[in-house]
Amino acid sequence: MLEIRRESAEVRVGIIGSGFIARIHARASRQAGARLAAVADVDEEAALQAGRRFGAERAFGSADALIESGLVDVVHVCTPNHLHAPLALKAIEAGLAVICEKPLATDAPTAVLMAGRAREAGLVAAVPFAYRFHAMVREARARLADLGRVSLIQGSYLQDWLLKSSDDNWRVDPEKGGPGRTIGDIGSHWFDLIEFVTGDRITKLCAQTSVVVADRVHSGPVLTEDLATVQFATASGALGSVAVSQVAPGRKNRLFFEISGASGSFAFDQESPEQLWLGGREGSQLLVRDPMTLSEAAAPYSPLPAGHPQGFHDCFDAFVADTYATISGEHREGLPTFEDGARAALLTDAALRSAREGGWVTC
Ligand code: SOE
Repeated sequence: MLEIRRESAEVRVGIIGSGFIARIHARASRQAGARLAAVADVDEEAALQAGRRFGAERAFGSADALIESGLVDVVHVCTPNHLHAPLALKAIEAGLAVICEKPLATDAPTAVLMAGRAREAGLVAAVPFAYRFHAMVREARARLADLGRVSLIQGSYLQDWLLKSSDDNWRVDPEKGGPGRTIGDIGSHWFDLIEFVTGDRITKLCAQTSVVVADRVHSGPVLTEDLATVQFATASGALGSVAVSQVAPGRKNRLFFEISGASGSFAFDQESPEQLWLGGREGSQLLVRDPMTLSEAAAPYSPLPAGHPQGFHDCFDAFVADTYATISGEHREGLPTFEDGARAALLTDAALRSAREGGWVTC
């Protein structure tokens, strides 16, 4: 018999929350070889059940108890939005690394404060902008120079899970979700991805929002936007626009972007993540994910051979693995940190302000 020695100490993980996204985090942490030390939920029974389902060692009926337990090195905050800031700040205060769901906070100043606290404490603090970890997104980023000067960035992020008045969720409640919804919940992913791929920054924007389902059966009158359109300009002089909606029939989780430059275009659709469209005046092609031919930057995010479709789990797993590697002192290119979470919160606030007051807002 041969003994398998681990090269580095196991990261001990604590997950706060027991819903869908907590399950994704738990799976990714086990996949990364971490020890799932504890799960917490305000509802003790939910914590216990989630602990069993996730394969955790312990369950806590309080997030504070988990943070103060001394049993974890990193805390994953997977709660409704209003709890992100207090719990992440508490974890930082306790000297723990943090992965906090987006939006980092329900307002930008708090998100900026959180990024500052993590920086001052010298702790790894990451935000799951997981779509950065699709291999073909990395490929687009690596090939950006092929486009020449970028002139136009456009796209959409469309879902339909809140289409009916009987559809409801804590995100609709401003007390839990924050003053905005669709822009912070999914628009934040789109903004992050665009700035990540282009390395450019949105400098001003003009937004409109709309509440389409005015009343929801369970929660009553709706105050947060079901959809938004945003026009913007970037530091390099590109123009852009995006539509985000949670009431677009038939669209489930379609994050799409297209970037056009002087010598080519790229298009990427999160629901077909194995492909990147390369547009050209003389001819266009569909580049299919294949670790044998991908750039060095994309290959690490392509663990499966070509033709064996990767998806959401793979990019989430890669995000969590890169966060833990960073905690262990390694460098991982493109890890979305609290600085990126604060940046997305600033853009979200700017869009909400523009929609409220009318006109362009600098950001
Ligand atoms: C719901 O809109 C949701 O689960 C978002 O909260 C996630 O961030 C997004 O990745 C998928 O849709």
